[in-house]
Parts: sequence; structure tokens; C-alpha cells
Amino acid sequence: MFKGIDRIKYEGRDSDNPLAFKWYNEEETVAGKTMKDHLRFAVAYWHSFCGDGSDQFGDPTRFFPWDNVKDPLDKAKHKLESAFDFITRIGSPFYCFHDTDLVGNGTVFEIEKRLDKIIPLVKEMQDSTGTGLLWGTANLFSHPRYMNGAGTNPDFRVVANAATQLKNAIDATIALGGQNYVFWGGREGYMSLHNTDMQKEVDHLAMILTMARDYGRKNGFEGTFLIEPKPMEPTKHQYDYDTGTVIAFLRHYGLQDDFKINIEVNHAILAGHTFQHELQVAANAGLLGSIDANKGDYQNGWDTDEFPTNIYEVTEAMMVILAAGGFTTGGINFDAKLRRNSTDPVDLFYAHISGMDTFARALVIAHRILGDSDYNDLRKQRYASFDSPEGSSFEQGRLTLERMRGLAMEYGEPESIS
Ligand code: XLS
Ligand code: NI
Ligand code: NI
Repeated sequence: MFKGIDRIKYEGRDSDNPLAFKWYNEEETVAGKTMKDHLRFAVAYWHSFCGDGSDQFGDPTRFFPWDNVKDPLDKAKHKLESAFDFITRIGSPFYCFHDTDLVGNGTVFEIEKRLDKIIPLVKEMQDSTGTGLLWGTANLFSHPRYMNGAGTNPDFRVVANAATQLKNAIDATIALGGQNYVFWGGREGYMSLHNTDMQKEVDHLAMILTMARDYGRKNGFEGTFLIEPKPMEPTKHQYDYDTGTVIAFLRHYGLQDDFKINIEVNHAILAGHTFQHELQVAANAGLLGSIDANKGDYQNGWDTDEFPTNIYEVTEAMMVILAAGGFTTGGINFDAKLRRNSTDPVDLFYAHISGMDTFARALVIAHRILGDSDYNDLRKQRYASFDSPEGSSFEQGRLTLERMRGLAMEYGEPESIS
């Protein structure tokens, strides 16, 4: 599929070769770590090897060499070879998948059977190419059985099916040495309160996550469970609205020691926030896990999943990520897709190169702003009045409103606004 395209190399800023990196030099060290170790890029199996360009208004525009292979397992193998061919040529250390991206959809036991057969082959592919699994997940939203949700479905039989698919996806993730396991809410939300018992549904969701945690830990999963917030689409009210909502949920149900947040740029925008804001909220809670890198459209109200090329947005994000100490098990997954009218296989390279270069460049700039400018000092100075004895007494909880009144009398009306 990608014949004639060599391993993408770093050629530096002066290169005009569209099939070369201008900024991403995996061996280059920034702040004591190589770019490869900082950024931990991952290719998304679904957009890159399943996305056919179709949308609500039109048929597929992109065709894969395995489209006409009848046997689901043969199809899965064919796709696997092309996927790893791409991953190796672009030089991404990781990739991510949903169970159904690998083996197609069906009954949960059909999926189970196919996974049992394909996972050893995926493992071989990982080992022979030196690629790691950043995270695995189960697709609990595409099949018609999930039209009213998976963990939050009002029909217990659907919940049992969802749990089965979930168990198998965790098994696959463990077998492949996955560093994280992701839950994006899919259809875990609702359309109308009139037919929805919200409390019951949210309790059920927590129960499924608790079972997943217990199962994973019991079976040797040492990675991080991640929740990926999204405020809307496909349901009107998604239970994992944004990072703040998810943090409250995790703490309420006692899941905060095993779960962190996977923040997607476009989801942050849909929630009326910025990506940077969401990262900072997670970092403050010590729950910044991983990111789904893409770019939203500021005029559209849906998940456009464009490749990230906004250097300002990404630089500000990298400043928060660096200040929080960087990724541990997490990384940068390109949850981004080619446009419908982008139909050449080589376009997948241009798109990933742009995204990887944008993040690498942002990493360099962010590191310089944090280290070589007065950015941090200026922000600190803004709160300097809290370093006074009274200010620090306040922060330590040693003042009362009465004492504050006394201090206000002493200070009088503040003259200059600092
Ligand atoms: C959809 C989500 C999805 C998750 C994985 O909006 O971003 O792609 O990342 O299920
Ligand atoms: Ni995502
Ligand atoms: Ni998304």
C-alpha cells in the first residue's frame, strides 16, 4: 500500500522534502530526554486503517487493498501488515486500537474468537518492528446493541455483552503489553431525562469501571486506566462531559488511584474549554494521563478530528505537559483523520509528519519559554502578596473572616491593581 515511500527521516528546517521531518528528530535531547521519549507518538488504527472517508452524506472515498477480502480473519491479517508497514515507515513508537479496528464487528463471541486468533500475530508484529501498544480499548458504541449505551444501557443483557467485550479487550491489551487502557464514553449519556434514570446509569457506569479495574489488576495489568472526556456527540449529554466532571466522578467512586484522564483537543473545544485548560485541570489533580492529539474547528460544533497543526495551541499545551513533569505511561495518540477528499495513501504520511513536526517544534518552544524566559517568574510575582506573613497565614487556614476584616481596615482600599 505504501510502496515507494522510504522510512521518514529527519532532514531539518531547511529541507523542502515533504516526506521528511523538519522538527521531529527522535534522538534529539530536550530537557534531558529525547524527543521520542517526551512525545511518545502513537498512530490510531481506526482513523488510519479503517476510515474510508464516508460521512452522513456520502459513500466511501478511500479504498483499502483488503476491502474485498471475505474472511474476517484474513482481512484482519492483511490490514495488520499494512498498518505496521505504515507505523514503521513513519517511525511511530506506539499505536492504539479498538478491538473492532483489528477484527471487525459482530457478536461479542465472534469478536472474542477472532481476537484469540489475531492477537498472537499482532504480538509478533509488535516484536519484529519494535512497536509498543500505547493503549487498547473496546468499541462499545458502533454495534446496534449499544444504541442506548453500553455500561449505562437500561437492559442488563446488553450490559453483560458490553462487559464481555470489555474483558476481552483488556485481555488483548495485557497480552500486547499495552501501557494504558482507555474508556471513551461512546454512548454513555442520554438524550432525554424523561426516560432516563441518571443516578442509576452513572452508578452502573462506575460499577463497570470498578469491575474492569479489578479484573485488570487481578490479571497483571500494571498500566493506567484512562477516561477520555467528551461533552456531547453521539449523545446530547455525555456523562464524561469534561475533565472536571470526570475527576469528581473518579473521586466519588474511589477510582482515582487507578484511573487518569486522556484529554482530546477537539473534545476540550466542544466542552467550551481550551485544550490547555483541560490539561491544567487534570495536572492540578495529579491525573494527567495521556492525550488524543487533533485539532477542532472553532466554528463547527462537532468532532472534526483534524491533524494538529496549530503551533500556538500545541505550544501552550506542551508548556502545561512539561510543567506537570511529562508523560509516564501516556503519550500522544493521533486521534485524527484525513479529510474525505484526501484519497492518496501518501496523504497519511503528510498528515502525520505535520502533526509530529508541530508537537516537536512546540516541545522546543515550550521548553525555552519555561526555562529561558521570565514567564514563570512573572506568574509567581503576580501572587507575591501571599508571601507576606498574613498572606501565608491565610493560605494555611489560620485566619478568620473577623481577622480579614481587621487586615482590610489596616490596608485600606488597594490603590494600584497589580
Ligand atoms: C471519539 C473518541 C474515540 C476515542 C476512542 O470521539 O475520540 O476515538 O478516542 O474510543
Ligand atoms: Ni479520542
Ligand atoms: Ni474524538
